Amino acid sequence: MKTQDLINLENEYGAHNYHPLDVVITRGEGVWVYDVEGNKYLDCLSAYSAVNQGHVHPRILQTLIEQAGRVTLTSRAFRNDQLPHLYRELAELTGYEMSLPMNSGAEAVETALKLARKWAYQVKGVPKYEAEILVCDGNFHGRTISIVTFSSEPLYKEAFGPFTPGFKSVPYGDAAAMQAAITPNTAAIMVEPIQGEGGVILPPEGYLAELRRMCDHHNILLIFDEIQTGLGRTGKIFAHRHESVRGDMTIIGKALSGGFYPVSAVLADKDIMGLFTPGEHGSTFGGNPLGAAVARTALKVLVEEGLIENSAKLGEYFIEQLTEIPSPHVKEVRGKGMLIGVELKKSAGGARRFCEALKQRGILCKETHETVIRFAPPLVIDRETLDWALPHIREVLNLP
Ligand code: IF1
Repeated sequence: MKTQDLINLENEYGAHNYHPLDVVITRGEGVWVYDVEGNKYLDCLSAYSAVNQGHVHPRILQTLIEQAGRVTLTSRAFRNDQLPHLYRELAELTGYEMSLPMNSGAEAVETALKLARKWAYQVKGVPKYEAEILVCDGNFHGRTISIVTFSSEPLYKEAFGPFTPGFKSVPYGDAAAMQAAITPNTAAIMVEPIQGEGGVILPPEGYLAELRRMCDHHNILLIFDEIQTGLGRTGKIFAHRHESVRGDMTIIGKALSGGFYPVSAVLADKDIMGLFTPGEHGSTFGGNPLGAAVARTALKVLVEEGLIENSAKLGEYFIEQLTEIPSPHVKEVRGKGMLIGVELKKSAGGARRFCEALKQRGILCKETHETVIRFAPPLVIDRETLDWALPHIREVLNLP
């Protein structure tokens, strides 16, 4: 079937909860994807940073095939021989003593919120059901009812109440506003070290360290949502490492499987993770041997192929080159590592038409917040490919 037939089929039988670019991908390899017409594109979204390792990475594929032929799902009623290895390898890589595996990012966020509430009651001594969790305006943490409760985007939230109590949102990057929102019942502060969906928003330097000091002073847990920013995307294993701070919990997902399979996890030390007791939390698929095996290889690929260093080095180059492009439309280029946002002026008429034009030239991007073009290619990209893309980007940023 050709592009238009597949689009018609999708429109007829699928829920219309997305407005994708009209490109129908049938194959991927590394930084490249191919549509059903045989056109080749540079993927500059990486499935929202889930394919940091590149499409269909051969080593991860091999693990998937081997493990799928052995055993895929045991449930956590029994044990499997992959999960213990993943636990230890995650601990060695991240410095957190323990982890709890889930599937989607939103599930891992829910897990961290539940754990923070339990910690508040059991350890901090917050009166029952009075725990509060502070988050930031412009956040994106997922789509469950509790998570959209504290979304500041009406589209994600408004139709879906009643909402979950116990959350408060304050302006992002504003340490004083966070400080003012703290009460004796504050259990946790949850933030993205860089807001992805918010438009690649970098907080002021020192903000995360300031939050850390605040949390230490008031006995509050600091939770970093690194689902999008983690695992090398910003040039470090975690974006919060740019400020040399540590979260009490870090949430990862997306690239934890290199895009093969949904795998997410909450990372924490024993004093916190140890609070969960049998039966309090779980998931049919969470921690399954197929996901665990895939995640183990996905992490090895990140480290052994130097993808985190490549992200730092080529990300800096990419940002530098994008910044130098003369354009009447660009307001600002910002980012860290390979998480880059090009914010357009109001007069540019929105980012979507630029994404369409880039698609025509073989580059796939997704606008965020109407005025930002996000560039986040797989971390296996090389300089030659960036040098191929840059003149196309330059041309598009100079369209009338
Ligand atoms: C969609 C955005 C990106 C995330 C952070 C948790 C989750 C996400 C920081 C939830 C997920 C996704 C989901 C996808 C679009 C996408 C997105 F534009 F909406 F914001 F990446 F930028 N925390 N982000 O970024 O993880 O449950 O989806 O596994 O919902 O359409 P999930």
